[in-house]
Amino acid sequence: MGTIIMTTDANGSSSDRCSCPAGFTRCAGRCLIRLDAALTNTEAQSRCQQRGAHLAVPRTEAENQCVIEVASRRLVWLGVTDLGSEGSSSDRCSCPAGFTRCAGRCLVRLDAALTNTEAQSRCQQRGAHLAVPRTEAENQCVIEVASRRLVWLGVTDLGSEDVFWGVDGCGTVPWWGFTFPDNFWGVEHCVAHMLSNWNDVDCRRLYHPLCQLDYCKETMCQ
Ligand SMILES: [Ca+2]
Repeated sequence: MGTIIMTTDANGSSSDRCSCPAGFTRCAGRCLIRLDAALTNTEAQSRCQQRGAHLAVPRTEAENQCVIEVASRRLVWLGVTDLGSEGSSSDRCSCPAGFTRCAGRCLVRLDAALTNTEAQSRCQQRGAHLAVPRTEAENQCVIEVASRRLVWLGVTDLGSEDVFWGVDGCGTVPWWGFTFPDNFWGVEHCVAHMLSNWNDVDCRRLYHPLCQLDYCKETMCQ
C-alpha cells in the first residue's frame, strides 16, 4: 500500500515560479506524490506533514483522475475520514506543526534573516511559499504572525516593472503603505510587510520569511 500526498500551492498559470517541489507530479493545479512505504492512515498523514503536505483530497473529476494516474493501480490513502463524526467525512483541514492556522491558511514566520530568493527557497523546503495575503482577513493574519517583525511576502514586480504578482502565479490585492511602491533607486522589486503595510524593497535585503500553505483553498486563485 502506498500513500498519496498533495499540496495546493501550484497553479494553472504559465508562470514558472509556480512549480511543484522535487518528486511531486503536477496535475490539475495540485502537486501529488505517491510514497512507497506501507503505513497506517495516521502514519501516512504524519509522513505527508513532514513534507509540508497532507493526504490527497480530490474535489473535482479532474483531481480524481490525477489520483488515479499517480496511484498507478496501487491502493492508496486519501485524506478523508469520518473520525470526527460517524458517517460524515472530513478532510482534516489542519496545519503542520509550527504553522498557525488563520483565515483558512497555514502561516509560519521563520527566524532567519534572508534575501527574498533565499526566503522563498526556505519556504519551498517546507512545501510552502512566501505569503500572499489577498483579503483583509489574510492581511490581518500576516500582521499577527509577523508579530512586528519585517517579513518577506511572496509578491514581486520582477516580471514587469510596477506589475506586482504573487509567487503562487495569481494576481494580488495590495496593501501599500503611504507613498509606496516607489521603486526607490530603481531597484525595489520585492515586497516586505512592515507593521501593517506593504513596502517595495530591494530583493537583496535581509528579512524573515513568512511562509504560507494553502490547505483549505477551494480554487487556486481564491
Ligand atoms: Ca519595482
